[in-house]
Amino acid sequence: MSRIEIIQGDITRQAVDAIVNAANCSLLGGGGVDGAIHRAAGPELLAECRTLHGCETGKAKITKGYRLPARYVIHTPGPIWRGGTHGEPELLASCYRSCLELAAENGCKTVDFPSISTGVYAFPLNRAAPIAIRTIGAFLEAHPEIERVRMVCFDYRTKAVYEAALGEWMKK
Ligand code: AR6
Repeated sequence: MSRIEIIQGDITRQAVDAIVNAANCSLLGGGGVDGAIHRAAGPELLAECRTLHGCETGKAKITKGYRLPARYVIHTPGPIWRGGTHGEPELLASCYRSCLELAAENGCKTVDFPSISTGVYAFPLNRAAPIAIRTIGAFLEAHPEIERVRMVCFDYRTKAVYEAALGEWMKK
């Protein structure tokens, strides 16, 4: 599936239709990629987020991108890893799916994701990556209007794990 790409980089620098924010349920900012996105987008992003009244884990909400090169930000709270028996895999898949549904509804053709839940939320990377790739791949098969989805990985190790997951998925 050539419409999925893995790159290493800073998601706040990407000039795409939508970038995804690995947020928390308050949608009022935090550390990690969430903090970086809010810093780069400027205070108008937080002002819009305040009007959204939070978001459930596994769901997503969309805002404008403000000072970012991306047109939209799609905010999704990923699951906090609690051993894997509390619905974490299903919730993580739901994050990717919900974001892509919102992207499609808003006419986005290019979407960039960070590695949701694998930072502070401690979802094991080697379990998260196949879920992400499988969910994105299935969505793209049903939605030809989305031209390209990238995983924007902050570090080399994360990129390598997503590349391996994409390789496995393409064999099927
Ligand atoms: N571009 C791309 N990826 C990044 C960037 C960046 N600029 N900065 C960090 N990452 P995390 P989570 C990677 O912890 O696990 C926040 O406080 C990072 O290396 O940001 O979903 C929220 O408010 C890692 O691979 O998100 C929540 O409270 C990935 O992004 C909580 O953290 C996700 O790490 C969410 O935790």
